Formats: sequence, structure tokens, C-alpha cells
Amino acid sequence: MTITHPVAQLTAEAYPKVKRNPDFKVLDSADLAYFRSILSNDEIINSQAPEELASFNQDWMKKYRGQSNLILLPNSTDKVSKIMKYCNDKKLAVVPQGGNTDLVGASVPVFDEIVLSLRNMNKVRDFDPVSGTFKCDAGVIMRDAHKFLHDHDHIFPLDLPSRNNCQVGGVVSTNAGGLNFLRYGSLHGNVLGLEVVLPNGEIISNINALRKDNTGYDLKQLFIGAEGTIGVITGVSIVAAAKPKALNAVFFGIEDFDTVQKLFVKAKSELSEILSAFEFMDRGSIECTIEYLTDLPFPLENQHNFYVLIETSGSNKRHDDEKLTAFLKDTIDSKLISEGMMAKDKADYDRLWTWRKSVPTACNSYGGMYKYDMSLQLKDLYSVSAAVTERLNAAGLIGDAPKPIVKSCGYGHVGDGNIHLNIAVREFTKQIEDLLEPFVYEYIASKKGSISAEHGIGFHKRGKLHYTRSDIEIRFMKDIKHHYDPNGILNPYKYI
Ligand code: 2HG
Ligand code: ZN
Repeated sequence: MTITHPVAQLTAEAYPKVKRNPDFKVLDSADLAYFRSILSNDEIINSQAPEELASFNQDWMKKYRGQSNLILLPNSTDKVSKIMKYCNDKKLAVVPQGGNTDLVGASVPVFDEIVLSLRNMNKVRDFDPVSGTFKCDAGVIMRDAHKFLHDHDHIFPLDLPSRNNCQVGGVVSTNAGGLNFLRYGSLHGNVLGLEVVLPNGEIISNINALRKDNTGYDLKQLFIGAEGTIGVITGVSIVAAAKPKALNAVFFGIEDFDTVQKLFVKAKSELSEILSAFEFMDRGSIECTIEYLTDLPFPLENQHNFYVLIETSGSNKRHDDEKLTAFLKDTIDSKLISEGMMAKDKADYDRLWTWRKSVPTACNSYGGMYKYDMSLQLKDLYSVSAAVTERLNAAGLIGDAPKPIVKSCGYGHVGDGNIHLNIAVREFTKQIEDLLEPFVYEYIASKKGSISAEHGIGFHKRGKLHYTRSDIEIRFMKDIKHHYDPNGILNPYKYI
């Protein structure tokens, strides 16, 4: 039984308790006439192109669907500024949207908000090969940023499975962590400057910021991870890293999570400066991915409870390969791992990564998924998955069938203490949702973890910040939102 969801239920119908804010104006012909006066035809999509309109209204997971009748796709910061000023004056609500790959329902409207897409702001602005400073419009697709930098012997300091669609501005707005956070760190460190249009149309920019600048509050940090609730990011300046000359990867099969941790400690100590990723997947994640990647042979001979993908990147292939080979041999000799496979060449390396990068899409193609993205102390990282699985099992939802109704898939970034728990389902049901929530959040709070490690808050986790943040922190956040966006027109019904 495979249930496909070509369209999500309307968010307004699925969540009837969320009401449209009556203070927001309903779009009328005078508004359209104004937008037509400042934008060209290819910068506006409306109900005359229903299919295109629909794609901006629905999220990637096909879980949320809004009812916007207008998508604006300005090609300059100046136009974004004019749009925001007009919308603020008229109290028209706006949802900024990048590649629409977000995972918490942050980038699609809930009701009839105007979608402000950054898609037409897609130019690289500048690159300095000496300092590595890369400046671009917010709508540059991450794949294109990687390609540009690759051609200039550098890399974008972040990579994601959604790189072919996500946009640089959206990634910064989400404060995504990605696959190499362990090596290159957070966007809070890598972003040098931002150009942002505020809800009232003012442009605040420090895109020409220097590597070090300690003059006053670091305002750009507020917009990193704000999910477009206090401003629209239109330009980004970021530090690109030098392109590694040697890349390699090894894939391990392991039987318990304690051993995953031991392997992590060993990798940090023995691979040290060349270790650039340490990712894990559990049995459910790989079973789901095997069902999805039908044409790609699995790299290991046997199935295991856990799998780890380690990546190394450095400047000397011979040195790095020797180190990795010795590491692999030692882990096998010491019986730390059950099985391991090292990439022989670039094609192998890509294949190993395909197993990891395909997990989210594989889970999504199961039918649908409930998605949780959590930070925990490493010793507790997998315990949340075990607790949820036990609960679903007790309700008879997992069972032994080859294709059960529910599949629990835990995977993520061991190096960052971040687990993604995807509960893949054949269809969304109230019974499953009630088993999962608030259980998952209460569990995380009891372990003093975070209910959002990197995917953000969006619509899914609105009103749930208290599981991780204190009352005073939430009060400050509300003050900040109110200060920047007193009319509340930017990305409403979400975040706080
Ligand atoms: C990843 O690590 C991304 O693959 C997406 O953060 C995770 O879809 C997910 O749950
Ligand atoms: Zn992730």
C-alpha cells in the first residue's frame, strides 16, 4: 500500500484553531495595480497561473498548504524595499520564500499572505580569492554558489541534501547546519554581513563588513535563524573555505549507539585535522532508503543497527588515505565495528554520500513523515528515538510487516549532537500525531535538549519554544519581533 499525497490538506483546515488575523488587509485590485507599477510581468505570479501559484503555496513535505493568490518575485533589493513599505503601510501580510525546502512549514503561507520569492535575486555579487569573502544575492541556489566557488578553488562552508533547490538567503534565514558543521562551524560564525529589508522597507546592510568588526551590537546575528520574521534577507556575505585537495569517505556498520560514540572519540583523536563529517543512520533509515534507492547497491554486505559515514578532507591525498586506511583497519581489528567500506575513488565517495543524503527524501516518499530535529547531549542522542519507537510499537504501529504503517528513522550529525527523527508514515493520522506530540517535546525538555537543532521553528513548532527557552528569553524574542515588525505582517502565525 503506497499512499501518495499530491496535495497537502489546507493548513487552515488542518489547524482550525489558528485564525486569520482580521487586522490584515485582503488583497484587492488597487494593490495589484501598485505591484504591477513597480514590477514586470515575470516578477508576478497570480491566479492566472494556478499550477505555479500552487507550488509556492505548498511545502516540500506536502504537509502544509496556504492560499496565497499572489507571488511577487522582485529582482532587486530596491524593489523588495518598495514592496515591504507598501505592504506595511497597507497591513498586507507577507511570507518571504527561498527555495521552499524548509522542514517546519516556515516558508509557505498559512492563509492568504503574499509570497515574496527571492528567486529572481540570483547573482553572485563579488568574490575575493585572497580573503575568501563571497557575496551574493539571497536567491542564489546553493548548488550554484558551490559551483562558482569550486571553479575558484574554494567551497561554500555549508552543504545540504537540498543543495539543488535551497537558496543561500533561505539557508541563512533558517540557520541550517548541514553536513560539514563539524569542520566549518555555524553560520553565526561564517556569515560576515547581511543586507536585509525591514518590514517598513528600510534597508539595513553590513554586507561589506570586515572579517573582524567589534563596533557595537552584532545586529546581523538576529536575522540568522529568524526565518524571515523580522526582515527579508536580500544579500549575504560569507567566508568561503579553501577547496580541499583530497576527499575520502568510509561507511561503517555498527551494532549499538555506545560504539558509535566510541568511534566518534577515536575519529576525533586519530583523524583529527582531516575529519570533516561524522554522520549516523539507524536501521530504519537505511531500510527506508533501500526501499527508495532501488538501483544503487548497498555498500555493506550485512544489515546493522547503526551506520556511520565518516568523511575526511585535507590537502594531501596520500597522507589522508594512509590515515583513513589505518583507522579502518584498527577499528576492524579491535572489533569496534562489524563491517566497513572505504571509497576507492570519487564515484565510490559520491555513492557513499548518496546513502546518507537520500535518507530525508526516502522517508518523504514513504507516504509522509513527522519530522523532529533535536539537539541532545551525545550520551542521550539516540535515546529519544528508542523511546518513540517503543511507544509506537506498544500501539501496534510498527509491527513486523515488511512495509509497516510507520517506520522510525533516526539519523543525523553525531559531531553536532543533532538527531533527525523522521517518523515515516503511509499517511498522516491523528492517532500517530497524538502519540508523538507532546511526548517528543516533553522528552527533550526532560533531557535539557533543544527541540530545534537546525531546522527552525516555523509553523510546526510555533508556541513550543518554552520546551527549550526560558520565559525571559521568549519575552525578549517577542520584544524583538515587535520592535522590528510592529504590525506583525512578516511571516505571521509562526515562530513566536
Ligand atoms: C539533513 O541532515 C538535513 O539531511 C535534513 O538536515 C534532515 O530532512 C531531515 O530531517
Ligand atoms: Zn541535518
